[in-house]
Amino acid sequence: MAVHSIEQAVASSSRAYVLPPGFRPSYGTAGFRAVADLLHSTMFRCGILMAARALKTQQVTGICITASHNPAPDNGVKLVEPSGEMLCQDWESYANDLATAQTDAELAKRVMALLAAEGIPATGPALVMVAHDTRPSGPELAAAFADGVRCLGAQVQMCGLLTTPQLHWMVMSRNLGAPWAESDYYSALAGAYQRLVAGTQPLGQPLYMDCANGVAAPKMAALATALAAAGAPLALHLLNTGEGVLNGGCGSDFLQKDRQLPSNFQGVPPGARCCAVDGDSDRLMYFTPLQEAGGRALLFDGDRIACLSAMLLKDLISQLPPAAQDVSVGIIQTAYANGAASRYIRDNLGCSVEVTPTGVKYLHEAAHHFDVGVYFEANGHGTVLFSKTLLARLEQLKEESRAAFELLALAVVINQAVGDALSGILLVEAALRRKGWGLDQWAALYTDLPSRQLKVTVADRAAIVTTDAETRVSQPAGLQAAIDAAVAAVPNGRSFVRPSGTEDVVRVYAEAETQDAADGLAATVARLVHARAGGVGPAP
Ligand code: 16G
Ligand code: MG
Repeated sequence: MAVHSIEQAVASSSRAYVLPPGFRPSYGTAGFRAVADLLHSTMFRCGILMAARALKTQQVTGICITASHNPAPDNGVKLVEPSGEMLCQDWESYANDLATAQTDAELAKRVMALLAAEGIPATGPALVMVAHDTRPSGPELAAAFADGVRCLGAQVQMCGLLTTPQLHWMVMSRNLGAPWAESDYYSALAGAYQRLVAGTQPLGQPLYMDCANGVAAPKMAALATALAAAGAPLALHLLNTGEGVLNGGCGSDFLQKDRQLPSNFQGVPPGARCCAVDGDSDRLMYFTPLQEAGGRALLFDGDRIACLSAMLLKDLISQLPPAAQDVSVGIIQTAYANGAASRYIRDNLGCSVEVTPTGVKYLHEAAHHFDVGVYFEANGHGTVLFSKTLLARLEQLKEESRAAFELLALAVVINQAVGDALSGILLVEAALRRKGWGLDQWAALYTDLPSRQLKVTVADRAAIVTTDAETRVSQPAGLQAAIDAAVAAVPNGRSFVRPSGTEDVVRVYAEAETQDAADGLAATVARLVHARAGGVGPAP
């Protein structure tokens, strides 16, 4: 398309997608998110952006339209690089530039500036894949996105309903020249799972899965069919499959925040193996109903999934031929990792630990520093990344070494593009099955230190600036010294604060030897934030 016709196409198509007055979208930790009614212009503009990214890289890009664990009336975007990873951070500023242009003409100018700055040819084949979660606003927003893609003369493939990680996997596979259809996803994961659990006994009890009333329900059902066809059936009870409200009283976020059983789990027997995912199925939490009254749950969070994964990896690596055992395994965590988990990894697993700021993109990047990078946020986002060099070495060994063959299967079971709850379930199930473990043995690895999270509303959360992977505050001056003093007064205490990337609040985390001490420390630190960082409303 000629340059002037692109400018015209953008300016004229943009008339149908007016930026709502006063709406100032900002690319947060994982993309744009807001009430769905506000997002049509943002979607259209993201369509232009991802078409430009496809033209620039000469590869397929993608978008998943989802607001993840947010309430059902919200929506948002997760933008997918050709590698299947999240949009590269260099391009986030373009995303903001386009999303915030005030007029059609200004948008067209900013698009032309982007194309010029990146040396993007005005013509060329380009394809963008689009999927959405179960939110009612998804199809309409997908159409707005598609209109944006077409402004640059690129093609759109509407993939309909998918989990976020499925779309990431499909983009990655397609660019690698591998089978990439949704059905290929199921057969690849199921076949690899079968190879991992061959010769081991089924766990004996069914897995109860909370699908958060979202996209995971139909997709897990399809995966279960593929598992049965591959000869490795998984006994499953799917709950919260869409009869209730998306993420309403259920899902991994609800479970982690409240440690209460999700809706419809009241009849599930104490001790049963249960798991929960979020609205777009990129977060996973295992749990079990506790015996005591009150509907409480014992959680097996991202830290514990990381430990189990690292154990499985270490076991397999130790079975490789001696000359091939030199494999670096790193575990990537955030400051939210429970202190007991970090200590367990250091003292018992002998893996390196790296701490990054919150947000999948930071952990994912750090995971590339190792032959195998295991990254999980405590909230259940994560995966295990294998380096290309290691995969090539394993390929050469797979005929002579069963462990190499199984490590390769593990690399297929675990989504290599992005954290994936469905593939995470297969990882956990395979790890437990291979050890012959129930939840009791998994729980016995370590005991979590009691912790508490609080939110504080301040006039401007950007007033809080952090360093050292969000473990320390550099601004406002004096706040860190006050937090240090509060922490020093609590045995085994730890606390940090950070501005949220998804909500207009400052988050406070504290842990200590007892729940009372953790609660007290969190409350003290919340008051310090309120007093020194412009707290709004009554002090906590
Ligand atoms: C987003 C991030 C997640 C992070 C969370 C923190 C992705 C795909 N998701 O959900 O990794 O833990 O934000 O939220 O990156 P917060 O900044 O509000 O605490
Ligand atoms: Mg999610």
